[in-house]
Amino acid sequence: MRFAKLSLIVLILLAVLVPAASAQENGAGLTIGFSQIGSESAWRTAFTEAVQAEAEARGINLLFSDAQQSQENQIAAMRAWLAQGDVDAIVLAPVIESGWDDVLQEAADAGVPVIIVDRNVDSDPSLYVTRVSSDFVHEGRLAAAWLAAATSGNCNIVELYGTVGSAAAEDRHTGFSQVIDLFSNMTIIQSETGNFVRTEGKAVMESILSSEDPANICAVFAHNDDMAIGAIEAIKEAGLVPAQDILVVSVDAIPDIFDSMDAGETNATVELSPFMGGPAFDAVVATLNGEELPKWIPVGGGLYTSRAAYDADH
Ligand code: GZL
Repeated sequence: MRFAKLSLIVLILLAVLVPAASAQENGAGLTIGFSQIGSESAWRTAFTEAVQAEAEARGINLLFSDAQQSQENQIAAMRAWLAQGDVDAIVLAPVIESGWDDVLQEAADAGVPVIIVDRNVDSDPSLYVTRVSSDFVHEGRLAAAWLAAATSGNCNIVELYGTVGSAAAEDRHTGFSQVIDLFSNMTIIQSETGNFVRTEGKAVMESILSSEDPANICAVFAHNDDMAIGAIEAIKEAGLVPAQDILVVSVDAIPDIFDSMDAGETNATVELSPFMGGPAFDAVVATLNGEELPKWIPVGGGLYTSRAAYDADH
């Protein structure tokens, strides 16, 4: 009888003292709210699908919200999860940098950790655990460095801007400008937002081709591949040869841009990995386990001028 009681006490102590490591290791059993910007580009869709697949593989209950590029919708989704009290953590892909202080403070007050993914927020870093993202400034620098080499530092550039106020657009512009400013004959002659959307990229390029002498345009720098593909359509419809009459460089490395590359219609793309779900969920588990994390967890990517080079790296 005494042995039975002792065994029961040991079992209870083990259950209390030894955490269910497997459940905590990969996040299995957690409920995580994922506030996604929308589905404005092929990369965004790939990012969503990668996060959802990662959650399913880990046994994480993912509450998904597509904000259709509205910050108001993102904040509303986060507040609903906090009000219901049914999320262990929130993963936020912020559409623009500003306007997050209040909802991030509300999450902190509720003891719900927030992981920022992809774009950035300008809130105090104490209001979120960490940010998983690429380095947008570096992406802009890579694109400009390639263009400077391809044109020997002589190029009038059309810039297709992403969503104004988003870290991705602002920082890519910053990095791109830092490099072209090193060359007195490299100039951005027109810059207009296409909001990361393919159809808007085409419309902006059509407008610029009708207002600017095409012979005066050396290259297009598009903040994402979708706008570049739209611009390529406009360039062809204007009777010009993309990647030759007008060079094209962009960011994301989506499958469609390599189809354009295979067709000789674009020159270069900078990779942006959509696989940020894993590092984000690892950060959730780590913070729930009381671990300290750096405020930035980088995901990398290089510049590619051929599918073969990209495939060799993946
Ligand atoms: C950048 C990301 C951008 C992509 C676009 O990390 O936020 O948003 O480059 C997407 O394709 O719309």
